[in-house]
Amino acid sequence: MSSPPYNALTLYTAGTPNGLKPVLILEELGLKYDVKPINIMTNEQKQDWYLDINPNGRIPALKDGDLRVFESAAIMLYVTDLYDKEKQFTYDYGTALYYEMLSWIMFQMGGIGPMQGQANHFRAFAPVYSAYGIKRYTDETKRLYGVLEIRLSKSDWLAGDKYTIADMANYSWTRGGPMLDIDMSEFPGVQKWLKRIEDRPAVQKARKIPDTGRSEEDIQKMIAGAKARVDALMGTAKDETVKDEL
Ligand SMILES: N[C@@H](CCC(=O)N[C@@H](CS)C(=O)NCC(=O)O)C(=O)O
Repeated sequence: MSSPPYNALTLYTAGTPNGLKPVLILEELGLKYDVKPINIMTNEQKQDWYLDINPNGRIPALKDGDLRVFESAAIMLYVTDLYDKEKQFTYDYGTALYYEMLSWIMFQMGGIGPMQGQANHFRAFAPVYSAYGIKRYTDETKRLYGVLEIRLSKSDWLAGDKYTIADMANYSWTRGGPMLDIDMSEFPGVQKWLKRIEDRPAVQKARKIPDTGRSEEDIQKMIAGAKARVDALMGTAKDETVKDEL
């Protein structure tokens, strides 16, 4: 069997922070790829055919011919390793900057992603109102934004002096800070970096993939509705507030 790349890319994704990450690099490189939207509302990602591609039953996943890659950062690394020959959005493997980039990617995968994901869950999707859960995960998300701020108050980009997949990975999540009512003006370096990234044509295109037919306004309304549903549980039997621990 020949070695990759196979130039036969299919991305399985949805309109979520992790779902956006691979789209950002695929679009920057102008690669040809098919998109298979996965409906996570109906648990399509738990179906047997999909578990063959991603045994973790989550989006995103990538196929290149018969080869599969799962976990969003693994997909970004696969795409840059195999398709970014000029190293436009990565660094040469084995160099100091490569490991600096990898560190910021892991920071997102092990920190911002899981913590902000839990904060979003407690704030907008939980079947109970848990002030403890909201506070714990929102505070940790803010602490992590503070770590980004230390770097971005002194530098335009996370790793070295160019836009890399480390910026893309962290951007996908931090752009959603306002959903947690995080005051982004507390992080001015992060705010400027978000704007720098948002202005890129490839980013604007990527944000419309997969095409859900929903405008930004519709998405904001949906989030506001979800938060109102959780708020309405406050003070009811589904309120798990543990006031002493706050
Ligand atoms: N560590 C995984 C996380 C993937 C993940 O949590 N994806 C979410 C959407 S952002 C998902 O598939 N949720 C549906 C589910 O949990 O079944 C990655 O980075 O790819």
